[in-house]
Formats: sequence, C-alpha cells, structure tokens
Amino acid sequence: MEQKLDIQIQSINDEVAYQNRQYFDQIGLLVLNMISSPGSGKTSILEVMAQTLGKKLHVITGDVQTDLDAERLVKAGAKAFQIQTGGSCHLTASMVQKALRVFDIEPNSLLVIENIGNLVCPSTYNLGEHIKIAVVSTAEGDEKPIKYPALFTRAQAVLVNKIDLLPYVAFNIDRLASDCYKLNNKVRIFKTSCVTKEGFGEWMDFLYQVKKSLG
Ligand SMILES: Nc1nc2c(ncn2[C@@H]2O[C@H](COP(=O)(O)OP(=O)(O)O)[C@@H](O)[C@H]2O)c(=O)[nH]1
Ligand SMILES: [Mg+2]
Repeated sequence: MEQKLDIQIQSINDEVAYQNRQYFDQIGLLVLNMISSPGSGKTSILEVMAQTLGKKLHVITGDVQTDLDAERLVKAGAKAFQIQTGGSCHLTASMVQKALRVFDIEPNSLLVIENIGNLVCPSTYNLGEHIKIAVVSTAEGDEKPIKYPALFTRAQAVLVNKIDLLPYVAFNIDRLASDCYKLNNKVRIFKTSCVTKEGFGEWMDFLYQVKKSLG
C-alpha cells in the first residue's frame, strides 16, 4: 500500500518535471540540480560561479527555513529565488514550477537548483533538470558514494569540493573516484576549492560544452 502510494507520488512528480523540462528547453536554459549534504559548499560554489556569470546565473535555492542562501547569492551578483520547504527534506517538481511562475529568468542562460542539504531524498525526485550534480567535500569522508549510491549512480558530474583542506583530512580522492566510476562509468569528476578557486576553469568549460550540446 505504502509502496503503491510512493509510485503514484513519483509519477505525478515526473509529469510536472516533464512540463518543467519543456519550459527549460523552450527558452534555451541549461538546468542543473545540485545535491549534497549540508555544508559541503553548494552555495559557495555558486558564489564563485557568480563572479564570472553575474546575472546570467539564476539560482533557485531550497532550504527548510530561512532566506540566507538567496541573500548570499544576490550579494555575489547572481539572480536568486528562495524556496522554503517548511520541513520537507527535498524539492519537488511542483515547488520548482511554482517558483518559475514568479522568478524572472533570462532565456539562454543557466539555472542551478540548489536542493535541500540531504544525500538521500533529493536524488529520487526529478525536477526537470538536464543534469544532476553531486557535491562532496573533503571534510565529510570519501565513502559517500558507496553509502549513498542512489545519488552517485544518477549524478552526471561530481564536484569534490574543499580540496584546499586535503593536507588536513583523511580523504582519498582516488578511492572516491574509483567508487564513483563503479556506479557510473560516464561520470565526470571535478576537484574544486572555493578558497583558492582551483578547478573552476574545468568546471565552467564542462558547463559550456553541455550547453553547446543542447543546442
Ligand atoms: N576550506 C573551504 N571551505 C569551504 C569551501 N567551500 C565552502 N566552504 C565553507 O563551508 C561552509 C559551508 O558552505 P556552504 O556553501 O554554505 O554549503 P552548503 O550548505 O552546501 O550550501 C562555509 O563555512 C563555507 O565557507 C572550500 O572550498 N574550502
Ligand atoms: Mg547552501
């Protein structure tokens, strides 16, 4: 009974996600769904990207409570819209659809949906995005892909963030990469630091290539 209800909820979500995707494609947006545990650096990565993209970077940012991330992103130069879920641990396609009705988005630009900090539920809710991105920071352990395979199987790109902390933490990037490739041999892995800005050139090049491939 519970499983049947879950399948129904997922299929309603998928239908709205499909409508979101049609809208994204109509206006030429590249859309990323960014998923990680709290504190791995999602908002910080977007702040660094805003230094290059400015208002061409649109962010719908989800949190259980507060507008803090949207405030940070606007200050960094991006356009941001905050969704407060009031307790829910993931964003749904219909929450994003409601945000799209009021968030003024420039065609042919980039929209990043910063999901709620959680490695489990957000990975199973399609929002209509082109690409799922997993962020894992060096401070949180290299075993995340094997502990949370649902996300790392679906993510097309993994950002290993806070690489400036590598000298101080026991984090084996080779182990993490090998576990990611076992789950998804096409995954792209990027190493970033929001402190030194290392890795952002490769990351932004990848996004330009993906945008070009969408036409
Ligand atoms: N040392 C270091 N700290 C970082 C880096 N990226 C983010 N942080 C810090 O990690 C904390 C959480 O970052 P935040 O962007 O809010 O994470 P989010 O919850 O995933 O959005 C903040 O104190 C950031 O300053 C990084 O590359 N290196
Ligand atoms: Mg954040």
